[in-house]
This record gives sequence, C-alpha cells and structure tokens, in this order.
Amino acid sequence: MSDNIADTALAIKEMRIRGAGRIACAGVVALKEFADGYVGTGFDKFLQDLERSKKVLLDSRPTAVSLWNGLHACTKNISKADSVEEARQLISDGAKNFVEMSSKATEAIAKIGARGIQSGDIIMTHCNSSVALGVIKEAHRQGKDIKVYATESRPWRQGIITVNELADTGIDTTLIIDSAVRSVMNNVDKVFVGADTISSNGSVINKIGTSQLALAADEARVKFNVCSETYKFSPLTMFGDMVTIEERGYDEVVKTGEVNSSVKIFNPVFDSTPAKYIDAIITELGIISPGSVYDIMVRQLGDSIFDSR
Ligand code: RI2
Repeated sequence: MSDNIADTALAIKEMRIRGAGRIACAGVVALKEFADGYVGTGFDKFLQDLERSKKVLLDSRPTAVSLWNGLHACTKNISKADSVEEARQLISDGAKNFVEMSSKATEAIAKIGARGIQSGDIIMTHCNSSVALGVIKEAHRQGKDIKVYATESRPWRQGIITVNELADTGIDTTLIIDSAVRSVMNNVDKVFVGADTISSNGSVINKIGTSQLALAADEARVKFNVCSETYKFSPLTMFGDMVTIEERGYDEVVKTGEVNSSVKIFNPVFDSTPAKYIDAIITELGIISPGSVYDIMVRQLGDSIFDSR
C-alpha cells in the first residue's frame, strides 16, 4: 500500500478532508499519485494494487458516492491499457478531467442557483456544503441583500465553518442550534443544502438533520433546494442498492465517562430526505426535479450503465 493512499484514506476518515466533493477530488488525486509513483513493472500486479488502493480509499467513508464515482471515472477505461505506462496515463488524464469538471460544476451551480435568490431573501443552510455556499455567496456577490441562518450541525459542528465562511464574505449570518430549525423556519424564504449522494428515485442523502430541515420547510411552505453536481448521483441505486449511512463513534457525541456506561450512543451522520420534500435539485446541467434524476443518470452513463455495477 502506498503511503499517499493510506494517508489520504486516513485524512478522509478523520475528517481532515471532508465535504463530498473534496473527498472525491482528494481520492482521485491520491490514485493518480499512486499510479505516477508506481515502481513495479508487472501489469497484473499493478492492476491488483490499483484495486486494493481503490478499496482502501472507498472504505474511508462509505456514504458519499462522489468518491466512488470519482475513482470509477479515473479507472473505467483501464481495460484498454496493456501496460503500466498506458494505465498510468489513463488514470492521470481521468484524475485531471475529474478535478477540472468538479470545479467547473461548482461554479456553474453557483451561477444557476443564485438566479433563484432574490434581494431580501432569508435563507437557511445546514452543515458545510461548498456547493450550497457557492450559490449563496454568488447571490451576495451579485449585490443581492440576503440573510442566512446556518445550523450548528452537531456533532462535528461544521456549521461553525459555514458561519465564518459566510461572515468573512460580508453576508448577514446567524448561527442556530439544530433543534431551533423548526421554529426559525417560519422566518425563512428558501433552504439551500448540499448532497453526499442522490438516489435514482430522487431522494437525497446528506448530513444528519437534513431531512428535519426538509420536513420543517414543507410544513412552513418554504422552498427546499439541493445543490449537487451530477457526480453525486448514485448509479448503484438504479440496481436497488441501498446507500450505506455511516455511523461514527460515541466519542463524537459525548466525552468518555460523561454518561452511564450502560447508555448506548447511536451516531448516524447522514440521513435520507425523500424526493417528495425536495422542490429542486440544482446541478451543473440546470435545475431539475427529483423525478428527473434517473433519466439524467441513464443519459450520462449511456452504454456503460452496466459497467457501474
Ligand atoms: P460539498 C458534507 O459531508 C455535508 O453533508 C455536505 O452537505 C456534503 O458533504 C456536501 O458537501 P461531511 O464530509 O461537496 O461534512 O457540497 O460529513 O462541499
């Protein structure tokens, strides 16, 4: 196992690298570095080591399909290679294309999403999504006068990153605790959140508590928007695979010794928001309804649809 694969997997697991898009980009860059630095010459051995490296990266965090799609994009043409050198070039090109595509998609979503924000809007966001924040910051950059409520997002409190990021750009920002969502929703016009994975049926898997925002938004008749690159669409769900919801350790919720040792701690870090609570998914291809996710997957994967299995 090369050091960079193990180091990147550990950084993702420990959340030093986090956010579904960043995880994917870090994974593909690590795979490119693995291929670039590969010293052996046997092609079969290279392919075995490549598969092992992908598995180590994929096992680092199980929920965000962005990582799976990124690694798949870098290696899907590997069967065309006959040597380590050819494979190295394919992986290198695939990684470069993926990182460029990811950055362009985020920029496109910011522009498309910002059109849906008007001056005077009060927005709520959850966790720390670079894509959702891109939309909000673009609206501010265009001179729209907006206010944002951001949830704390226990247990990792990514909301602290969000409020500092928004405040640094001069946006009127208010931090709320997660349990304040329903009461604050009455003052909100629009919700913008990110996504870790989107299923073929249009449900969105994102930071735990996202579905709570969606329910509260539905009750208060507030528009619920998901900002997501299409590489967060999961082709595996087309075949009925369920998205694994990552559960993390008790020590993220309580300190050791803080609660009676008989108390069990359940710490799922993502949840699933059903399509019926989602008004729009803002992608680099445009704004779509959750019901269109399946068609876009089929269109994008084309003939290679069954390779994704
Ligand atoms: P971007 C994050 O997961 C959050 O759930 C966020 O909404 C999602 O990834 C998408 O983030 P975590 O890594 O790709 O904080 O939009 O668990 O940055």
